[in-house]
Amino acid sequence: MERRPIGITVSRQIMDSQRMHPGATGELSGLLSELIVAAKVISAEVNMAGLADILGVSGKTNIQGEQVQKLDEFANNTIIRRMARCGYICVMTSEEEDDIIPVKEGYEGKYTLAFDPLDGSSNIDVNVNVGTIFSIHRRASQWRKGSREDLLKRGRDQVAAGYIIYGSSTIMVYTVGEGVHGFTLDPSVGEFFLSHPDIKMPEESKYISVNEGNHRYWSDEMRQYIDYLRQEDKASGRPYSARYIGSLVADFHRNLITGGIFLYPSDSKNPDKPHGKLRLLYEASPLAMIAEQAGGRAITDEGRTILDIEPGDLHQRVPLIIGSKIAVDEAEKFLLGL
Ligand code: P6P
Repeated sequence: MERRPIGITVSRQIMDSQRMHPGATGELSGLLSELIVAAKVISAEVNMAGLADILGVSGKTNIQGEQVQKLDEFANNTIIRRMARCGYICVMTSEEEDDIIPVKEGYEGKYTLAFDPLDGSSNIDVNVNVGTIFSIHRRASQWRKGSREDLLKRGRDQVAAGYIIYGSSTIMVYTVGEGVHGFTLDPSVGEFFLSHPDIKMPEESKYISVNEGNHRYWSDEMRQYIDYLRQEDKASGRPYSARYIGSLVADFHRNLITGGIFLYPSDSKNPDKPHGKLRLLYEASPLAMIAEQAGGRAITDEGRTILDIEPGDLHQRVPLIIGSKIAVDEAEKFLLGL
């Protein structure tokens, strides 16, 4: 039987990164390692979903007013139960929870965790890739119970960010501010092996990812930009091919690897959601850190840099334009009328 390639495991990568920081206490490494265990548990469940009776809705609704899928609930509970006792964080927030999530008393650590336990969950029943997104900050306060204020931090101040995408294979992509690395889970040994070292997002975009069904609800500038991308111009690679799965992690991951631009702009479709659908703390910020670390960009449709936005609320929505640098630069020029 041919030998499996014994590559670098994600645990080895985390420890190597820690060794580059002599003052490191190992707490961030410990935090990431605990998150990886949760990811493996979720991956096993997601991949069994088609067989186990876990499909279908749990009958509850989350803060977004959306029906909570059973897998959503499983992923949310798996992360909360594991991280509440890990000893490395002082407070958490989740897309599935209205308010902050405290950790077990006596287990408070120096980091905070914001996460979307299973983004794209509306696609679970049709077997489209879904994913977990996470964002880690250093707590602002001294040793005490974590608070909302500890969580309401700019993306620029993230210590680490990443996602796990569950699909044909389970891949973890993360950054601690020293480049972006991807690891693929070998389920036969239960290890993530380095498969995408030092990911760089191609500067040129091949794909545009946007929900064209919202075209009529966008600003004039956004409609003009999208129409511009539809025109033929070989020199700038237009028209871009359209790829939109409706699962943020899957759309982002493809664009990260192949080059592309993803847009979820403001729209007038729902007066309750004037700033688009996506969340700042546990969707836009972590993906923006990965995009910038990989040479890409992430802005709002007003040209604001995602990582510089001061959050005002745990579940704050922001318009998101993220992807290959040249494409985002061009979108920015269009939208700002430059
Ligand atoms: P729409 C999934 O529900 C999600 O939150 C993201 O994963 C995805 O990018 C977006 O919503 C899709 O939204 O309105 O295009 O269906």
